Amino acid sequence: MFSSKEEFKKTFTDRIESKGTEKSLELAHEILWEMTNDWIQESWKRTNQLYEENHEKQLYYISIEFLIGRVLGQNLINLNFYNLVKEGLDELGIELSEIEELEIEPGLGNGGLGRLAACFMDSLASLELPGHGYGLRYRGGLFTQHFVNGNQTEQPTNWIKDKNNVDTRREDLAVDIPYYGEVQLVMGLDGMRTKIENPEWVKAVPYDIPIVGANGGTVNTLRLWQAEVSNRSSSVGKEYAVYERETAHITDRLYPDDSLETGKILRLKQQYLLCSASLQNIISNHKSSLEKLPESIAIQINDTHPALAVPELMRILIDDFSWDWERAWDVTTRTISYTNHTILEEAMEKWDSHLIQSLLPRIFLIIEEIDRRFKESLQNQGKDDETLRKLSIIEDGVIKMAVLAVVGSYRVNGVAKLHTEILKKREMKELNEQFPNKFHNKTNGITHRRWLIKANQELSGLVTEAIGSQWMKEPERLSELHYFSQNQSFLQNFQEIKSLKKEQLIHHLQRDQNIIVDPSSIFDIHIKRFHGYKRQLMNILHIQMLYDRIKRDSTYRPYPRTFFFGGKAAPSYHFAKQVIKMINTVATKVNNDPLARQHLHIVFVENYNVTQAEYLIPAADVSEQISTASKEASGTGNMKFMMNGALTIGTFDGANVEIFEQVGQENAFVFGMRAEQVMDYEKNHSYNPKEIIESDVEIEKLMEELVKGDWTEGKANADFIVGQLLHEGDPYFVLKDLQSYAKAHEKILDAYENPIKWAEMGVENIAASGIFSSDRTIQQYSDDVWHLTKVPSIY
Ligand code: B1N
Repeated sequence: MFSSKEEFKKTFTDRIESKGTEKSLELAHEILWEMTNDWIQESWKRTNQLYEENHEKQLYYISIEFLIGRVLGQNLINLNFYNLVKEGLDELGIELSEIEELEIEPGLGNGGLGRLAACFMDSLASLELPGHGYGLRYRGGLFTQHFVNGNQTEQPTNWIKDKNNVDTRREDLAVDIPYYGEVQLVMGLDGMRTKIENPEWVKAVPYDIPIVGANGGTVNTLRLWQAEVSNRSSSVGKEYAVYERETAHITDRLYPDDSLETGKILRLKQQYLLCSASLQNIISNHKSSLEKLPESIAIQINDTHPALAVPELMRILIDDFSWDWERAWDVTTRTISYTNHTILEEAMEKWDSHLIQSLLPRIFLIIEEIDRRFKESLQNQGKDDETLRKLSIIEDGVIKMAVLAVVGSYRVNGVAKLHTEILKKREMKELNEQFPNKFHNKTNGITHRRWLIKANQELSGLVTEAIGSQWMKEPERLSELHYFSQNQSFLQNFQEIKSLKKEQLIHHLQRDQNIIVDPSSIFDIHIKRFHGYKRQLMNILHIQMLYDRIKRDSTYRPYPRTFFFGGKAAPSYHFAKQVIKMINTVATKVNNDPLARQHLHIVFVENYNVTQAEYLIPAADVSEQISTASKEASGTGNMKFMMNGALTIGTFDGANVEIFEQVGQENAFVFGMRAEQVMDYEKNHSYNPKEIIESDVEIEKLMEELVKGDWTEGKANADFIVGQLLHEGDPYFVLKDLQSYAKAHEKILDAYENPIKWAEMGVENIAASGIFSSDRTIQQYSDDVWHLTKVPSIY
């Protein structure tokens, strides 16, 4: 690699010259991209060779989403080349950040679940563990969001370019996937075998993305499948043009639903393509020692979206390798493990039996047989009908994917302590009793290499100045910062960096959206997917309350705050879209009011994505983590903010609970109902929002204004929001928590009056954030579930 800046500059300029085309930023981007990839290719080859020679256990992480974000800058960081390249380019009059801006991020995920998968890939490679990803290569990632009249509009995004893509096509590894057809029993040499007659074949072609670990030594593989026509399908039962179109459709786009289920056949096609292609690929590399599969590989399924991996592995072992059921079941259930990411009813995957039976007839038979045998064993244990019903995989013509995933795997985990407890004690109580040692917790994490080292190089530099650079390898050493929370010059530097990150965000927003923001205001940031339970509605109602107070009370003149919102709504999620519309309407009113605007400013960042998050999070003073307790399985944005020294205003939900435990409640703003309370209200149907309205004049007045249409444009929007809060019974307890939320905000204002104290609290947050590095999470998965061995890179 490059030993000096001069060497880099020379190679870079030589390559530019050799292109013989006009110099431009695009050309600089192309050259830097190629150079970086040349470096990576070598490590990638070496890593693969090591894995082949050492025969170490391999992990395969199967996920329907991988939200990797921009790649170039992160790879340069992990290769330890970022600064050298930046300085070299500087001297050539080129801004590295401008080159980075040319990259379109692949939006192959919706939110937390997809981003988690990406953080895990980074940590696996950085810990020198042999772990790879399998996903889908959607031609269109998540839609681009624009606002028209305050409403969300969705445009398709195209991240794939003509050349210099992040991924490499591996035609040689393509496999065929059968859909439809009829299951036939045929006589083979070794007895009866099952065969699918006349299926519709689809070719799955993999595209590989290198995952560069810290220091560039280990480079693992993220393999994404693309659906194409197969030449085995010469006689499909439909017109060829129709077959062609339907096939291309399969990986045409990511489903834009986060924590919502669609139940559509196309989604099922995607899921099976992912599982079948990945398993065929895995098995082809391990066929010589299939008996030892559980010792030589581990398969982790990211939520139930890849749960068809269970019957698919059974199918391969039974149909392709002639194993008997018991042997196949033993190996399958010692190879696969499952992570649950939600308890929301609307996100639980339940497939109509007929849909699976017609699209995947062989898989359906296997699921039926798994269910039959499982029920039989339960009956033998004398289980009552109610337990039997809850534990059945197929019930009333629907296949419950979560039950299939639990039964078919050797370990099942939730993603934060509270979430795992709720799974064990409530949501999956019967399953937990049936399999007492299967359930365990693995609290999520985030990679500090993207969310601190890359997104906040200035803060990262300051931390290193204070405690040395070892924290980058061992992020829990961030705790050493604790001793600097009383160091005045450190605190001052921290404040200056916060201001700088605010300026950088302002500059970015000005260029992107022509928004002007006051850098001296408190940056209060609420960024995540729009969902009822995430309560963006509570945030905006609180801002309306503040507006009313300013108007009503001439002595109430609070310190200026900018409330940032960012996030997309699933196109079919009416509630979420109505809230977006309302926020934009309130923003127009508040931002244009000569008095209110001196104290309140609302900014809705369009098209929130990973790149925007990298600008927003380092600039935050306040992190909004205000979900209805029990609903947010973990959250990971909460950890990113903390690591950048923002203070959390949050409920006792998901990983917030552990954040408060680490940093101490005195360094956060905790409010609202507890999970137990929420779940009891839900169970007894005993919450009545009208009681809140009647007993609280401020909320009553706010509701009156809403009814009158003071805060919404058009009656429909007002009717809908009021309908949710009043007639639909306020399902996310927005009104119930509103005043305690408002009080927590008052505490924020009080605390902000003492800037040094505020900075001290911020530093305590950074110091306590190390445990939320995904390096810790991955190490725990490896110790408790996967049992991987480090394969040190020899470089
Ligand atoms: O997974 C994240 C958690 O931090 C979040 O709390 C959780 O909400 C999120 C269906 C999902 N759960 N379920 C989904 C995504 C897409 C989809 O089509 C469900 N996402 C989560 C990481 O653990």
